[in-house]
Amino acid sequence: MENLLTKLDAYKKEIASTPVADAQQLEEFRIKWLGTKGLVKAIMGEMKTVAPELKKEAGQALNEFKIFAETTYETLKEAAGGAASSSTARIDLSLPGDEMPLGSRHPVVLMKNRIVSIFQRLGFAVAEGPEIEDDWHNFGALNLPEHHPARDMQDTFYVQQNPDWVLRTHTSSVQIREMEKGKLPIRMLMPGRVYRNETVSARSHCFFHQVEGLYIDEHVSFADLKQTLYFFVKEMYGKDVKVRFRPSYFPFTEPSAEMDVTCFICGGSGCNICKKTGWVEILGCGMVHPNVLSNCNIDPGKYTGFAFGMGIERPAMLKYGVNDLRLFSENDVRFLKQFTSAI
Ligand code: 2U9
Repeated sequence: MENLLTKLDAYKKEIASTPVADAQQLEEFRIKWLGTKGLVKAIMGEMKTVAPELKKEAGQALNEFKIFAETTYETLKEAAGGAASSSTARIDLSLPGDEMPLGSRHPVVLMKNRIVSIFQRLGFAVAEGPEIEDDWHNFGALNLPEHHPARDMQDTFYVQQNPDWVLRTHTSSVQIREMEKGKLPIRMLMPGRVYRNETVSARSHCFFHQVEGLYIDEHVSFADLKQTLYFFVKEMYGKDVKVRFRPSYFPFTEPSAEMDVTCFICGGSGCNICKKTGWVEILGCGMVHPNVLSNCNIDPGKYTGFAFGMGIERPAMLKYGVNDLRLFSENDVRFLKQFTSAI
């Protein structure tokens, strides 16, 4: 018995002075003292050699020793950062996390958002529609006669399975759908992707993006059209730009016009962008043709409206200094990650 108590004392001293600095030493400690072949188990086995009258005292001493070994191990484990074994790496929660690469908005989307937000401030709502359209919504309702060149296979993508379906050539088809609903007045903006059967190059593409606008109510006049577009130009290109309208022709508007602004690159003195004219064309517009209103069951004797349309890629190219249209659709992250604006 004396022997046992002396041994327990020596073990306690050894346990208290064992240095544990890392997960490996902690594991060595556990195996030596608490493992299945460890010293705690071995000394507990000595119980059977103790005389019966001393068993109670010996049992208490052994139990106390076992608890001492176990609590010392737990304390050391906590100090070592919770590592349970040498195979479990210690986790340092104070280290910075992995970097999450942030995406960026596409330059066409940035430009679209700029345009849309200006018209939204004038009360224009945004509508979207299908990119595969039937002949009526893309051509017929818009007063594009049967043999108009725009309907030609050369200019339009027809869907092979159904000759009545086309990839929309403008977002005007969305406006027709809105007008057909018969809820007036209409003050809407239609941004979206459109398709034309053109050879892909730095300056032309088989798809691009546009924003169209439509305002229909009683007594809407060309003066309303002009004031709305003046506001847009001032917000978009600054208060110092000048504007001019040139007469034009579109089957879906009458009268029709194209709008130019003084070149925002050279300020009007003449450069490559404005081809030395000092003016840049930015959009087409006009009063909605009475036939288009009738096609959508809107009485042209009571209602009038104006419409306009503009491409998005060209102003985006000018603003961001992009010299090749194909860059917009190649998904090269080296190109895309350069656009970090918040809108
Ligand atoms: C309805 C009636 C009329 C939309 C209009 C234009 C003029 C125009 C072009 C600009 C550059 C297309 O992207 S582009 O190639 N668009 O010049 N668009 S008027 O007129 C409409 C639309 C809908 C019901």
